Amino acid sequence: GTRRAMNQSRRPPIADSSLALLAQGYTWLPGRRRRTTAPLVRARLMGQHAVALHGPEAVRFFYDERHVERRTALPGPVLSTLFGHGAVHTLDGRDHRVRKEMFLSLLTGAEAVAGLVDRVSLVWDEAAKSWSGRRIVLFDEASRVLAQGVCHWAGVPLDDAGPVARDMVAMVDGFATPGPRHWRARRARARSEAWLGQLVEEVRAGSVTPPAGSALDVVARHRDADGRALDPRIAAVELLNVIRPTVAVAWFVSYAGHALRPRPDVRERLKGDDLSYAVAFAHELRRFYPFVPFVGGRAVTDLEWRGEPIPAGTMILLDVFGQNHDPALHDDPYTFEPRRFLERPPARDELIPQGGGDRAAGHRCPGEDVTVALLRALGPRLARLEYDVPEQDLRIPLNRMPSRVRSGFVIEGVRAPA
Ligand code: MYR
Repeated sequence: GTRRAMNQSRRPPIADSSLALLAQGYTWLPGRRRRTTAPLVRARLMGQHAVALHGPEAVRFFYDERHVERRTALPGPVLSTLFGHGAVHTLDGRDHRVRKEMFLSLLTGAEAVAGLVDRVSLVWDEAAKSWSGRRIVLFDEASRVLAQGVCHWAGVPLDDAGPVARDMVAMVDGFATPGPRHWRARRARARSEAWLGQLVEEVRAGSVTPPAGSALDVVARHRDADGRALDPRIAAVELLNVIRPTVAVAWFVSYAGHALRPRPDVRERLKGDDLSYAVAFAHELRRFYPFVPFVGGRAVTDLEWRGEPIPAGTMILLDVFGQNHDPALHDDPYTFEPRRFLERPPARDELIPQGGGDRAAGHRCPGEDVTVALLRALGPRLARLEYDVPEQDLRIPLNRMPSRVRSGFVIEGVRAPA
């Protein structure tokens, strides 16, 4: 409101960068950073003054609630597609902590992680038998496996994982671009919220009884900081915030196919039982390949970063892709090399593909352990699968957000291990 309008008039005019962001995608912020000597990048995005920061110290600055809030930060089009209106991503302070606790209780801890990963692994092993001798698109198959696994684990009844997988993928795929992908994402969200909102009402009415402690059960019974149960639509939004990101691990599974193709050495090592190598492989996938370009919030008050003023209301972006490819943090950042994380496990605020800071106190992804564990389970499974990689478009365009292997990674002549 006024705060924003005021500081806009105080700022020097900077050409709006929304189009540059669309055209340059992941390389926009890192490119801007290389061309400036200032400790931050200044830009205008969607008509608003924005600054972009990166580096471990910036991560700590950004995830300090006294500095950055989320309440008004996420653009409407991103909420209408990716996260959902009223989602945990849009809360601050106590409201946020109480809602976030629900996600942490579901998604963290050895038991929770193993429950989800074992379920997905079973579905993968079944599906892999059906791939035998066929030509498949790894991205599509992985998204179905993940959708079926996570819904079963969450207590969400499902006849056919296909349409759910497609809707979850559409919501992620369409959040950052105008045009048909965006409208597909909005329709996918509307359909999914209606489906799960109805299901939550059935649970509350007693006509559906999910397993105790399942995500469906927990979300249906959750009480917010104000002591009230979630509106069924918000409950649907938060169930989707468990299901959709789990399905989105399909991006990394197809990236794993892409990574293994030119690297028989990595494949050989991944086939074995070396769990720490599989974890290092998971970290390197998350570091190397483009997924989250940056995350954003808004300055709560007048701030200063390394002598540069950041007026209250400024959009503050944390350059995730840039930080994950910063040669000051990762040697030879454009080489895919899982070994780097064997020698030195990632520091909390250095490797930030799913956000930084403390996940209980802040907005770091509560599903990060699940993601690493899923990739630790599926990476070796993919490595043990024998297949041919036909001629196809394996490019990963950095000007597409989110990017993906263009072909989805097609494999043929699949031979599942005995
Ligand atoms: C998910 O489905 O939640 C996982 C995919 C997350 C992609 C996250 C992209 C973050 C974009 C934030 C935009 C901030 C704009 C100010």
